[in-house]
Amino acid sequence: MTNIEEIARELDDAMLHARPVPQRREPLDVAQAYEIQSASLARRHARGERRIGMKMGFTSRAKMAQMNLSEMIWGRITDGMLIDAGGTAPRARYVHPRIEPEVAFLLKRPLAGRIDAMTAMAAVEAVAPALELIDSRYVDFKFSLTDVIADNSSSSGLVIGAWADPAGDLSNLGIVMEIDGVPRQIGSTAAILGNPVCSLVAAARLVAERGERLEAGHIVMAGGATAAEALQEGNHVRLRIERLGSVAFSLV
Ligand code: OOG
Ligand code: MG
Repeated sequence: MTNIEEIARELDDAMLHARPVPQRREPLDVAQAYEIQSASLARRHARGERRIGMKMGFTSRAKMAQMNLSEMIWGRITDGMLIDAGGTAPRARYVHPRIEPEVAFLLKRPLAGRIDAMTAMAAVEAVAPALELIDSRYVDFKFSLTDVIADNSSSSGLVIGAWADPAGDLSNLGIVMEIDGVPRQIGSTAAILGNPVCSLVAAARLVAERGERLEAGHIVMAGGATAAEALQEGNHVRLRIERLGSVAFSLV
């Protein structure tokens, strides 16, 4: 029998000590992987962290190609993962940090189940340019679909820029992500399922499959629009998204 609690503890410890663990040898199924994710989050909540939303993964071709996986996944985000915009995050906290450009939605109404894009946007209070710092708790950043789900979909840090009015077309806004002033990833919000709002639609459906809903006040990260970039200590990262503005932070 798969010991959900034991695997959750192993992954949580790997996160806490920034010490990676090997991939699982015994295969998990997707439902078990989400149960492990939930159990590892319960450990964070027991330490005082508060749930603030969810993140989508593998919502762009670039991300799927980079990690060689092709199914959408999601993870749970907490206040303990927030990094101040314009601030710093310590390199020592992570195993092998990577950064990717995303769009964040702030909800003013709950969402769950099968909804259309209009309904999804009607529940959005604001949008922001956002960076996701991902860090796999597995050796060499290598994992299967169920491994990465169990590991909270590599979720580690979030840097959210100023919230902007969600009115207007979000489907094709230019993206430039710079590291130390050099453009490293260039793209468009169109890379996220054709329009980041489609990621919010998918998020509502996927959480409902696990008996949850997206809550008012929650943040939903739409998923990386480009491949992720590995980070080194001292790197300064800046993301600009057309019309939405910019967000930056440094790894120290
Ligand atoms: C898994 C998480 C994927 C995204 O935005 O696609 C993700 C990983 O790449 O480690 O966060
Ligand atoms: Mg991401």
